[in-house]
Amino acid sequence: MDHAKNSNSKIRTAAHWGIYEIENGTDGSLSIRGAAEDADPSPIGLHMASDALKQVRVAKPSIRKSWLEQGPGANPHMRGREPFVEVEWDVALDLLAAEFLRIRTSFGNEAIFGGSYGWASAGRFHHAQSQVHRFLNLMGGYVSHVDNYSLAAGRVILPHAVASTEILLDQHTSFDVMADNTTLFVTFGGVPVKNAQMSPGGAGRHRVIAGMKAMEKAGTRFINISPVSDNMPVESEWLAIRPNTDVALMLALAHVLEAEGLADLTFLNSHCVGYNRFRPYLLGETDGIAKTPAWAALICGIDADRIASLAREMAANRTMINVSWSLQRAVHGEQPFWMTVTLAAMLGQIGLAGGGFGIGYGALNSVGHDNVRLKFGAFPQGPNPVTTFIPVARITDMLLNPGEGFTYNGKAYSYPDIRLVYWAGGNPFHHHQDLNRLLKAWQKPETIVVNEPYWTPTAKLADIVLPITTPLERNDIASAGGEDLIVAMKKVEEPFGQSRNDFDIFEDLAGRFSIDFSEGLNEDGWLRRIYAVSRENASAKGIAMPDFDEFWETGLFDLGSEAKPVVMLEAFRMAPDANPVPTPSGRIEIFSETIDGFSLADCLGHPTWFEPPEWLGATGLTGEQLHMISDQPVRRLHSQLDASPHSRGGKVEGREPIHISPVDAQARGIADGDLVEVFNTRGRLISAAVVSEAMMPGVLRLSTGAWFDMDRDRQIERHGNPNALTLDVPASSLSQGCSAQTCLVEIRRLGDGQAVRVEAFDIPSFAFSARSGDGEY
Ligand SMILES: Nc1nc2c(c(=O)[nH]1)N[C@H]1C(S)=C(S)[C@@H](COP(=O)(O)OP(=O)(O)OC[C@H]3O[C@@H](n4cnc5c(=O)[nH]c(N)nc54)[C@H](O)[C@@H]3O)O[C@H]1N2
Ligand SMILES: Nc1nc2c(c(=O)[nH]1)N[C@H]1C(S)=C(S)[C@@H](COP(=O)(O)OP(=O)(O)OC[C@H]3O[C@@H](n4cnc5c(=O)[nH]c(N)nc54)[C@H](O)[C@@H]3O)O[C@H]1N2
Ligand SMILES: [Mo]
Repeated sequence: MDHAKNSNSKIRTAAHWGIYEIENGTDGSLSIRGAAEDADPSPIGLHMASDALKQVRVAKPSIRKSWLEQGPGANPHMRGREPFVEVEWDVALDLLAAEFLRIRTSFGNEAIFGGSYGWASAGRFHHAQSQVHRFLNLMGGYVSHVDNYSLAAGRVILPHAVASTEILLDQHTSFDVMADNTTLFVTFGGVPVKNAQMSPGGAGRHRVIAGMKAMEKAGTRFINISPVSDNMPVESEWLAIRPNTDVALMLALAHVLEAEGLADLTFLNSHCVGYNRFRPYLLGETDGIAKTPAWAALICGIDADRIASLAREMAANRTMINVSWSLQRAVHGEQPFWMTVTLAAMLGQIGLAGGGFGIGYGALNSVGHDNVRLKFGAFPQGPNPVTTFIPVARITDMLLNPGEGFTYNGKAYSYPDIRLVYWAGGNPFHHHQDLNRLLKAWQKPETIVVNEPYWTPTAKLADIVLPITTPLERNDIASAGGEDLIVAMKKVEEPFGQSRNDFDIFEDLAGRFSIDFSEGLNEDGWLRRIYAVSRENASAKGIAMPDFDEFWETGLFDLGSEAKPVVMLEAFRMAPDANPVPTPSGRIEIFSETIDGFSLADCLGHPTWFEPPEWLGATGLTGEQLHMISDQPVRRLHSQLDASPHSRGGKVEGREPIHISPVDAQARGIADGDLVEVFNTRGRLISAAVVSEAMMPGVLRLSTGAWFDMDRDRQIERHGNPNALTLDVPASSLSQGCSAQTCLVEIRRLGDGQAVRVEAFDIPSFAFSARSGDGEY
């Protein structure tokens, strides 16, 4: 193992998008550059200290006028439409403490939603979710969430089929192994290296592009099955597929393997269960429909002959099958992941070097490297006395339908009645689907509190907004699972305005209830404690980390790589009895008795093709509808830093652009750069067209994260946030996951004179209030 130590002591910070070195200019400005250790730093971080970002900072605790003057629950329809009043910290925290008391006394802790989903910032201590969850736990608990927007359907199905996403992502076959062994790499959804800029907690050395290039150089052939062609960093064959139809294609590939005797029956018998229950469905014995290439071609749009030849190529090569996470962010999103495992099982190469399957090469920088895995210390959240939860993407359903039942992973639950929402470190008015529906639901709670550095759409829609520091304004330690570099994140700026750390705010709030939030430790004390835990875990793995002071001085520790190259499920392959996978049978489950036992109409006992509610093959389409994909943005992480020059540099006329094929553009009289209106029954938005050969006809791409900018009088979103249009229904009654990628829309040129000014980066208006003691208004 190579534990290169850093001899000089640079000032560094870390972000989800990488590690940066910072220098203070003589004029007080900061200059930021990628860390020397990173050969391929992300440009996203170069703008973290820009003035454009300061212009959208929250400066003081701010309270919505009606809430302040008339109390909780006053005029909830005015959220986002009336001025805030800036108040002193003590005023804000006293009011908030009184409101907690009222809610707890009158309704109990089950009336508090603290799920607070979101990526927040890198840093193990100032991690917003850990902070808010610890506070709410000490206060008696809160309604939480399970799963995430990234992988909900996958997270629920994969443990039934093979193993949890955590287990699998931790042992993805490394790029080195693939370069040496993989002759054919077939990917559903590309290897979108724009996404590999990130690792939650702080990407270290960016190496996915290099990993892919090494495979290319070693002779691996790539096939990209995707509605877009520009999501591969290497030469590849593009098979354009209609969105949400991959399962039909995978079934047809499986059909060819079965029909032509290419399925590895030995592996299916020794390492899998249930092929015999799946096979009759595949062959059409159970439903009268053989899942042949001709059948699939009509659904997915790929030529039947190419499907058949591809199946043969996959059987003849050492084949790695990759599937993007976006495929499961769709209605019936469980199926593409389960069917990927099934297809790989039929090829019989799971556990062999360079064969089998991957879930999400390219989704994060950490996937596919053999960096040492270390369990790093964390800020402890403590136990939550409230057990009520929701699947993360059911937030609108919960707010609209208290008491209503839902199922999750085979069990029945019901939605709580929420009075207070506390959000720290997430932006639901970027991340949730059908935001017009969420806007309605958002009127239900009596109090909405948001801790935020920036005036995001969610902050603007809150009652109480507490200004938070950014990582540049505090000290922390970055460490991300699967990444090699541990970084001392050093404070380089004074907090903006009156912003404070989440930690200090919660300590003050807890103090009002005589609760010990800090355990007597300050920032320095907690960093030392978290580091000490990590150092012990490292020591147990035979890795000697320096003591805290030395680490803080050098600023960086390199964990190095595992001695042995990683091959996913290798031990299971070698000895399935000794190393079973954690399914009920200990084998890969192509048929799951457990899921079958749930008797769900939308998730059967084996992988199944279901027609999505919105797709290009739906009956009754007029030809006007196109399938809108909302993928992850190239120039930012979700909605973070959207106001920065780098993110704005990707906009067209101040709008997040929508990508359209030349055929579809021409048919609608849309030229490159035109402002367009995109709409369906759920909403309307303004975007600008980028006409691109990379788009398959019938498909539009509008990346996520433009700050939601709803003109509520004209009912049009002005900035190009796709969630003004997406579908807010569960992936299925099994996972209740997010299904953002199932979405039909129409698009037309915006009429002359119909463009309205983008107000996304305007900060709200402020009024003075007699009650805050600031004078008259
Ligand atoms: N249509 C569509 N929608 C999607 C997706 C899609 O594919 N299509 N993808 C989904 C996915 S996978 C995800 S993960 C979600 C992401 O959704 P989010 O994670 O909610 O998005 P972010 O923009 O990262 O929001 C993080 C927020 O935390 C704030 N923050 C940063 N640091 C701190 C801090 O120290 N303290 C506090 N209090 N706040 C801080 C940031 O300013 C930012 O507003 O979006 C989902 N939404
Ligand atoms: N720069 C940047 N990187 C990020 C993020 C970010 O916001 N910005 N977010 C991070 C997060 S939270 C996550 S969860 C990961 C997400 O990673 P993913 O979910 O994998 O990312 P996406 O970009 O949504 O989609 C990946 C590819 O799938 C294709 N695709 C979409 N629908 C279909 C389909 O039906 N079939 C097929 N075959 N392909 C389809 C898209 O065209 C796209 O090229 O990315 C992470 N990385
Ligand atoms: Mo995600």
